[in-house]
Amino acid sequence: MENYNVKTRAFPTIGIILLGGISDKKNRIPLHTTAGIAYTGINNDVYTETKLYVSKDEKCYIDGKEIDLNSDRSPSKVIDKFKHDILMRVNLDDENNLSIDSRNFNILSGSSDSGAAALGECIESIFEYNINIFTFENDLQRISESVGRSLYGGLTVNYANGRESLTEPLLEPEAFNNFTIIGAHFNIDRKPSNEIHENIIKHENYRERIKSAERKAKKLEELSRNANIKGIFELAESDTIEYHKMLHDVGVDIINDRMENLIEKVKEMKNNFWNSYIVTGGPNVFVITEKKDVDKAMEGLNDLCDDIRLLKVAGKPQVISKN
Ligand code: 3S4
Repeated sequence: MENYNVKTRAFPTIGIILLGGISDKKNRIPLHTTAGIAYTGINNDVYTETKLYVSKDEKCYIDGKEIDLNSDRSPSKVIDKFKHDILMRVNLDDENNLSIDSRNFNILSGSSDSGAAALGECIESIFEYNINIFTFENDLQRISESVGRSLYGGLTVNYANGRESLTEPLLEPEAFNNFTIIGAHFNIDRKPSNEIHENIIKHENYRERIKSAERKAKKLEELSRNANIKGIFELAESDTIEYHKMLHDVGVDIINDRMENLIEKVKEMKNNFWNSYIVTGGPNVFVITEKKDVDKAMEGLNDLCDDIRLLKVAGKPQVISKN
């Protein structure tokens, strides 16, 4: 059992009703209801892979770099809570420790959700899925506030009010089979999500934002019941516009001139075929089209960004190996 380890894969996320504002930096409970999808590459090549293993000392590596176990959002807070029970289940005593090695592959943004969910899957699989999923999601939110999106995959809604938060699945990934997400990436440093969370709450209309997010969540439930995928992405685009206008008003500009230029092209292409776009917290514009229109869209967007990837909606985390 000395070399006991479990390896999992989880998928990053894109907000559909975007998250801005959290309870505090420790618990990171969203202040309002949000929604999102998990995504991967069309060849399933976008994911986080995490190994949880028994070790002499506790260590945490993200993309090969050792991270401070006491830093904000450190996974060690979650591991410490379950350490005794995990070691007991693999017949080891508390002299041992647990470590993590987590690697991100081809992720544009949303890697903290997949990182937290991949660790969650390691722990859940050791507990043979006999874990209180309600409190467990809150444990994982200490690493990433929107982890629920990656925990369930597909389209999910997270009902939250700054004290309580719970994610519910709305649609499986298969519901999105006729659509492709084009991830247009720009080579600039992203703004830390804490900068978004700390500033958007200062907006004079933030209370209205909370109500508008709730109304959108109700609408999203209805659109999901009717499998109205275009309607879902149109709602997402209108939320992107509301969110980034508010962020701009409080001095946090995510959308720069080049991104704006690409968005103008997306709008122009609407005259020829249906599309929609989303911007989350990173330097990307996610453009959604029907599969039949992808080539036309790529032709229009290719030269307007630094990198472009074809993506699709992904499912929930998976166990890759257990030794
Ligand atoms: C800021 O958990 P990103 C945000 O709802 C996530 O997707 C917050 O985007 C907004 O940091 C969102 O994952 O890009």
